[in-house]
Amino acid sequence: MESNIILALDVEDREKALKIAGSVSGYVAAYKVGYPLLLNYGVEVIRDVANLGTVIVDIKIADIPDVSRNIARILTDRGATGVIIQGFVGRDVMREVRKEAKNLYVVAEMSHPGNADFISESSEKIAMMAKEEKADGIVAPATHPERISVLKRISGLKVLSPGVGTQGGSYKEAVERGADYLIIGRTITMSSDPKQKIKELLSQR
Ligand code: BMP
Repeated sequence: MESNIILALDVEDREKALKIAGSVSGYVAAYKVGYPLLLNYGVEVIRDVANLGTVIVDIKIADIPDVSRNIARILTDRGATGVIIQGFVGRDVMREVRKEAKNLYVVAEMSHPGNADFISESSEKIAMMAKEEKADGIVAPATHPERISVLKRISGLKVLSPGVGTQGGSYKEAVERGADYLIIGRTITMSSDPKQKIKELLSQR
């Protein structure tokens, strides 16, 4: 059965990141590359990871439409298959990034407690807008699994869900609530045997 795990490669050392990524090749649906690797090594690091599998770049783009579109183009040119943007910046940003990203993923609601300060009150509107702007998926939290089903129903889109493991969310519950993919980082990258850890997670479904 295909893996539904997206490995968050929040590892600051390139060799370590590539070693982990290589060791779980075939056991993950995609690799998520974010600020830790990009800031240390530049955008070319995307290509290094893309040589091993599908890459989703997560810098949660949140700029004006024109700048956001150009950022998405740069990431796509370097091998990103998916790009994650913040939903709260609005429809025009979604629309412009859509033009350059092969797959567009929109953060509707976040997994950390501060989500409640600003984002949660807009998350359902963001989910609806992501659908209207033909995003490929939304990001919704495994730390509040009930929100996965609500936001999935509203958007009708694939749900990528972070927060399993280290942040307290349950893999099984997130899947039961409709998460299509689980974005998981430290639980796997800090494990002594990343591949075994993934097998354990996948056996819960
Ligand atoms: P970890 O499994 O180590 O907690 O990592 C979760 C990953 O998901 C991180 O890369 C983080 O940037 C991302 N993420 C998150 O944790 N919560 C969100 O709401 C959105 C995210 O992209």
